[in-house]
Amino acid sequence: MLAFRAMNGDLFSIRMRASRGSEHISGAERIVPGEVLATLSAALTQRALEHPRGIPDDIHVSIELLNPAHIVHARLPDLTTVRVSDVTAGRAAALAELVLAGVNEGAAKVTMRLLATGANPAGGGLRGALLVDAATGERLEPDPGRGVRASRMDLSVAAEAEMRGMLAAHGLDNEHVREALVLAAKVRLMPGYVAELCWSDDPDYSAGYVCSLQRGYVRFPYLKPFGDPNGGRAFFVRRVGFDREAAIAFLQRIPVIFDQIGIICPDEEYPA
Ligand code: WAQ
Ligand code: MG
Repeated sequence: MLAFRAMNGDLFSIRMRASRGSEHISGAERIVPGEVLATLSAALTQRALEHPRGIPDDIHVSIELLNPAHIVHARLPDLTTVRVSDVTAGRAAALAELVLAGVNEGAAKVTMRLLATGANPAGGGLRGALLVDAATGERLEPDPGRGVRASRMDLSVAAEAEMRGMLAAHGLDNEHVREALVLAAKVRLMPGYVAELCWSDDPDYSAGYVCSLQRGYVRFPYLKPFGDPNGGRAFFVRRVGFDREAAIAFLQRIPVIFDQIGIICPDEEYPA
């Protein structure tokens, strides 16, 4: 493997998305060297077939060679867990965190309600994220049935090992946390970024987070009840000077590799 990499340092973006009818089931985004593409395609296909949201009828795996000159290197945000006792406290804490990050309270509330009830005009959730004006709550996605997707991001091999060790020491080394931290880290570099709100659409995963420039990745163990299939993401942006096409192009196209990890801050309590 090392010999192959020494001869050929090419990196590829590999993306998976799975759906049933118009319903999103699962997705994944990785950047990897050529020699793992075959194994990873199989693993991502298997993952789509075993997803707790059900069996897909459509699975796409796409692979694309990246231009090394275009790859951006960056650091992961720090991570904090805010302990909350239930979903009501979790949502109140997430709302306060969004307001602290500069999102208008009304805009944050409207968006939380959309994630809780299904933001897709056709019913259910989106495969991408809402793009939301942080001041007004107005939705800015070109296709509100799809949302905007962030892709082409991953950890370096060394940073992945370091991050997993650090997360494991806090009981947090699971696929949801690992992938969400990397996704939030890329979104945080988007031009116009104010904050992100997320909770899973997987019925068996209740945690979510608010990420911002100031505070980094702040997670809440309960943002939705167990068994609830609704969830999603919202990327809040500052509208003044905002270039939507440039922001979306950044999210989808610019490859970002995180080769430095952040720290895990002491847990906080809400209410304090
Ligand atoms: N770009 C934009 N939106 C996405 C992407 C992406 N690459 N991937 C997922 N989404 C949206 C989409 O609407 C999904 O339905 C929704 O997010 C949820 O995705 O304990 O597991 O993969 O710290 O189910 C967060 C908390 C877990 C982790 C999030 O999200 C923790 C999670 P999921
Ligand atoms: Mg999911």
